[in-house]
Amino acid sequence: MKLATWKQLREVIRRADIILEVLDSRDPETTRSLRAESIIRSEGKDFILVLNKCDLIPKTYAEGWKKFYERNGLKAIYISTKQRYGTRILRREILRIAITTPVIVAVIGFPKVGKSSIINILKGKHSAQTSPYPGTPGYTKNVQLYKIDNRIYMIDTPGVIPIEGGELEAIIRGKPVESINEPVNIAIKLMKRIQKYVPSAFLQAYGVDEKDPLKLLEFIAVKRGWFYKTTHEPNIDEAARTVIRDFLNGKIPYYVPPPQ
Ligand SMILES: Nc1nc2c(ncn2[C@@H]2O[C@H](COP(=O)(O)OP(=O)(O)OP(=O)(O)O)[C@@H](O)[C@H]2O)c(=O)[nH]1
Ligand SMILES: [Mg+2]
Repeated sequence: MKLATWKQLREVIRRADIILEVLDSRDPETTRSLRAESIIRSEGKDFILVLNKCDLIPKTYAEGWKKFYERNGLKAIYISTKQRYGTRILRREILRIAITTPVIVAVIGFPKVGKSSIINILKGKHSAQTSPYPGTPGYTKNVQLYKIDNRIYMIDTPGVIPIEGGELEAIIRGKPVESINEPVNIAIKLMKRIQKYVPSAFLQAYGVDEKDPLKLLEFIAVKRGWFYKTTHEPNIDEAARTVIRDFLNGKIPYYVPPPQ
């Protein structure tokens, strides 16, 4: 699976007038890259934090995150390409800070935060390819320029893995789910993180009131009829990959509250 390199990212930032740093609204700080922001600043460019997938979090949380970033002197807006929410505001904001038009806008961020989806929604047409999971057909492999309209051009980029995102996020978003080596370990770490913020998440996603992550994986495997061929034990590796996919596709409720 191809990711953006820092060198590539710097070149894109140089080429652009404005940068959209796309974050996952469910966990904006974990999907944020201070390193990318420092490159943007060193190149003297303006940037907007775009909290995408706001349909997956409570509205008060979205507002809270926006205010949190604004208190820290950053521009932030929340949108949902799925529900076509906030895209007019985004376009207006781009044109408001553009010094000249046509303006070139680079779209950067973690894999699977919805960079290509933003380009499609602003263009009003499915032009950039998208995909649900890291490395599945349709994920962005190359830097590419799109004409949105006469005033806005956008550069789509492959995902970049910020070192700040933490190991767990790097594994979940950095490779195809099938290639994750120890899915059970990874899924258990992920499940604990989800339970910390949304205690009822797995009840909502799978209809079972079980808190122990390993037992939950067994439950999912049994329910779907997944057993190891040799031992006939529940195939928790397969269940673990399902949990990782369901986290990525938003089936499992997860949202981190904004700082007070
Ligand atoms: N719920 C929800 N899902 C979204 C939203 N925007 C995008 N998605 C989904 O998120 C997945 C990833 O979207 P992409 O646009 O391919 O993301 P990307 O950042 O371009 O991904 P890479 O090119 O792999 O880095 C897709 O399955 C989209 O349908 C949104 O606002 N809400
Ligand atoms: Mg993409």
